[in-house]
Amino acid sequence: MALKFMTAEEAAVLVKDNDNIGFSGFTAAGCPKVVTKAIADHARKEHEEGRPFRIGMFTGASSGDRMDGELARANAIKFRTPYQSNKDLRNLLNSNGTSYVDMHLSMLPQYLRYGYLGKVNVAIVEACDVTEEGEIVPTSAVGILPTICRLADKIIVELNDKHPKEIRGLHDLYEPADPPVRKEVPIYNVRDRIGTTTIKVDPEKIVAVVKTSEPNDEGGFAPLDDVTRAIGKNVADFLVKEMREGRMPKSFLPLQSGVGNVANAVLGALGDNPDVPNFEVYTEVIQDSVISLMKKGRVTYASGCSLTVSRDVIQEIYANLDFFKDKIVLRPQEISNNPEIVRRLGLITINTALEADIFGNVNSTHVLGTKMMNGIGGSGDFTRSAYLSIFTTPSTAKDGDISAFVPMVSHLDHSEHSVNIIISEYGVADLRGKAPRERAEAIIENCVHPDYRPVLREYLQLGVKGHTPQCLSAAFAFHEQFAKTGSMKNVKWADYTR
Ligand code: 0RQ
Repeated sequence: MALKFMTAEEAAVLVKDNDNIGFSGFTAAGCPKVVTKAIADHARKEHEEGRPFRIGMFTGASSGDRMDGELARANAIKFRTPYQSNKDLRNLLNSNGTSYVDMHLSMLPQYLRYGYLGKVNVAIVEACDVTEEGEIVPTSAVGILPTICRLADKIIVELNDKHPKEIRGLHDLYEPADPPVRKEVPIYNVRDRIGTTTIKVDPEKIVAVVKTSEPNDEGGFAPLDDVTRAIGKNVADFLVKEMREGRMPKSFLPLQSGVGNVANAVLGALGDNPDVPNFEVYTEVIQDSVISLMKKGRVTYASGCSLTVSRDVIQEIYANLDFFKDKIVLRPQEISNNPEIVRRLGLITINTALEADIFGNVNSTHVLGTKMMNGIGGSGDFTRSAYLSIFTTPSTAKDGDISAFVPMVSHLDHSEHSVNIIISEYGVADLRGKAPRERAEAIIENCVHPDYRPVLREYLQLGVKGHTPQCLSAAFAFHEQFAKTGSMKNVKWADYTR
């Protein structure tokens, strides 16, 4: 059946008000770019003419500005899940301009199959190749592509020639069967391949193919500073000690690390440490640092859901496919982030906290308890099943006016039960096998900024004499002080009654 080539504008009008759309990609990698912009323009036009136009959005994770940014600015989003990191969308959802459901990334495909989130009317997917027989080859990320292509009534393909057809073979696409007939996901090693390299759909469902040549958005990392460098070094030194003391195999274990500057610094420090053996990565986002360590032979294999790399690096990978193709696999997020595999492979997981409390509970999502930052992303998928679950954070934010360590987290994403280790630029708090009071002492003495140590020590004395020495009337004193004065400093416990 002949492919229906058309412009982005022609494809955009195939999307109707109130449709639920599934998008390919994960971070800015692999997301559609031109049809999304055209849908936003179409929405603006409809709004000008007094007609409603808003869509529901299912994505892999965050996306590019040409997707989340454009659609948020056009006020065209009625519902969004599972993760975002776009400034305009963040503002929209924090002002209740759209409904946002923050969820574990690995669970979205099965929630769609179970019917928990409504119908997928249209799938819009970026591909480097599509055939008349209905074969689709994804680009630099997978996300939820296999599931939405199967579930959607209509598929719009953005055929992007910035990604060469020769990357066919990079992907390993697999969807588990649903309960009660689900079996194990048969990945026993980071490198195992269990699925297909392309997705096959009914060609009748492909209602449009839009050619484009748009590169992924540029990510870009802030240069390392003293704080991120110190956190990276603390993580690397800690893992070497774990190996030396026999709590980790001498061959090391596969690593998952979150996205962002700290994650990049940690990987850099591990690569530079001669006591860390060459290692494999089983993660969701493959960043620049993984590729640079791969070139040095330090990372021997990377399994992920996306190549979230800078434009130069993606071109380098594509120009040297002979070198990279047998060292990288891109999987759907249901598999890259699958807790069953995380537990089986014994991953070391490294994710970032916005704030943590002195008892080891972590808030990764809500600034001061109310404003959504990004979302939980894959951090829960990995943390809850990890061999060793590490959280990193700078000890303070906003020039020292916010302490990352507080008496009680203002929002809970990862409870004390799934947090093994907390690391700041000051040091490492090892929470394994420690009771609440002992955890608090480890965090205060090793991770908290010196300015906040005395007041948190005093807080421990203030607490009720229970198992966990919280003082409920004072548990949010740091947050209240910030709201009143713009700084968490100078909390006086005498102002709080028991
Ligand atoms: O704000 O940019 O205005 O200065 O939060 O903080 O220190 O730059 O750290 O960029 O690594 O982000 C948790 C948000 C950290 C991220 C989070 C302010 C701070 C700054 C960012 P400014 P940093 P990062 C992989 C796995 C959850 C999902 C996850 C995240 C801004 O890592 O979204 O792990 N993680 N997914 O000033 C108020 C505090 C603060 C604070 C920092 N306590 N209170 N503001 N900030 N601490 C991703 C995927 O799944 C795809």
